[in-house]
Amino acid sequence: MQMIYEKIHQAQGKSKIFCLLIDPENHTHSSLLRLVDEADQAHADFILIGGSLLSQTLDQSIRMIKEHTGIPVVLFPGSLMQVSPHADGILFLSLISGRNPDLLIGNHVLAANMVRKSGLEVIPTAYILIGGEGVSSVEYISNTKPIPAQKTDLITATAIAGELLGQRLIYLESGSGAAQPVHPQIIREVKKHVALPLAVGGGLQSPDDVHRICLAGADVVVVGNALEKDPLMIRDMTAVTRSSLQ
Ligand code: 1GP
Repeated sequence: MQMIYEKIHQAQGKSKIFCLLIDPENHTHSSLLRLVDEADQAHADFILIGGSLLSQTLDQSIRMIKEHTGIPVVLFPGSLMQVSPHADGILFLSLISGRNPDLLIGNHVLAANMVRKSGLEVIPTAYILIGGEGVSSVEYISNTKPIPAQKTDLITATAIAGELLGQRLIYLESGSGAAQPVHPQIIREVKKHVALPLAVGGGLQSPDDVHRICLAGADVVVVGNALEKDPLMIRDMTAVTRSSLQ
């Protein structure tokens, strides 16, 4: 059953999908519960779970999340070690902005049997890292260069290539905690050329930031850091996604 992708696909052009990103490494039991409760009350669409570093508590965190909310949990793996059968789905990421073969096919082969047996819903995702100030964790850990933000033509061509390769979701990433989110002009340009649903994340700090990227054409919004600092803000952010149409 393709419940997760179906929801994203059907929302396209009608409403926006809001995802809370949780890195289990950044939480105590009680801070995780608080965030999940807020997400539940704000009716977030999905909880993404993942991070740059491995967490001993991944399985346990997912189980706890699922005990407290019916929101589907989707793995957003920072590495192939972050696969858990307790989640509902997985963004099967190909880092197509980079040229690291492990992140284009190597890790996928290593994880293939495990992912297939897990029963997770797999969402093939073209993951595109866009440069900004400084070096993001994704850039450092993945050992790949981001596409410079001013090279809109290269970003767009990369997204088109992802679509032609059969990916199901395009994810424009400016890096967790980025000083600037993906520029709306980049989102508009990619949307003009690609029919796939478009996820945008990295550096979204406020409901206004979310509003801007929704107006530009983002279909799926991913927020992590800002909600770790201020869980209550999820209410205003989800309200913005509900009121923003393309
Ligand atoms: C990072 O896109 C996500 O992979 C979310 O970034 O933590 O900056 O919201 P933030």
